[in-house]
Amino acid sequence: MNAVNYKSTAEFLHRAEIEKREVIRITADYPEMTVEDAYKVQEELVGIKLKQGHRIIGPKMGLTSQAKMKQMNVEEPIYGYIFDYMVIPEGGSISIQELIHPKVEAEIAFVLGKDIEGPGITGAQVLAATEYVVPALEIIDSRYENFKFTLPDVIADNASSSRVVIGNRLTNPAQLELDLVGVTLSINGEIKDLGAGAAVVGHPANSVAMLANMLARKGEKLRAGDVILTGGVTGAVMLSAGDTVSAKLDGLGEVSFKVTE
Ligand code: 0L1
Ligand code: MG
Repeated sequence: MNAVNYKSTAEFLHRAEIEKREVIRITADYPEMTVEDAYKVQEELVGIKLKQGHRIIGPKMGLTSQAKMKQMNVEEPIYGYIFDYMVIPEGGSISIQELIHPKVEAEIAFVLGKDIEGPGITGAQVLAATEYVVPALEIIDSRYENFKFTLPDVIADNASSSRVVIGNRLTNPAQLELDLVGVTLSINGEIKDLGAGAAVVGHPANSVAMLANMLARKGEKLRAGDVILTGGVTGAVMLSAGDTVSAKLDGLGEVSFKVTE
């Protein structure tokens, strides 16, 4: 990478989020930027948020569907981090003015009861270490113009993380087959997209296993209590002021929020 300053690049992306302003993608200036460089920028960005007093509630996986991986020409999903300031209570609201151009996707979140440390973690090990699963709506808000980016851009931008709504109903993952869970995403009562848990790298537990194995490359592990977004079961749908958004997940329950001006 052409002598990129990871820290100033992270500050640039952080300012874009704070100022609710879309910016030109960073690879326009640094076309040689690698995935490794991008994770270093992400690390700096995470460091800025931690220094400001925000707390990580857990890592998330992104680009977990075949469609998104094909679109980005990658064989492996990406990860980012969800912070406490991003959490909206179930049934609560987000203000469109606080964000740039938000989209929503329905997800299955895992809450771990035990630490998981890669490499070599499998989906079965993840299920054994999971305390419960819960429905979630992730609001993604790329800081880049028109939601257009390359893989390093989106990794550096904390995988477009912005807000998350976590449902109230907790389910033991042994009680159902998560790959077969049917999911609908509705806005103002109209179904906008649907899918099944298998859309997330075959099974949402596989997504957590991949995450544990990816984090192991930098000597990190998943921890008991982490809330982990496993990736979109549905596609991401653009939000507008006035929207009421809800997701129904068979056997897992519902989750919803409103969008205000
Ligand atoms: O959570 C996600 O899957 C988002 C990953 C980044 C791609 C995007 O912003 O669409
Ligand atoms: Mg997501």
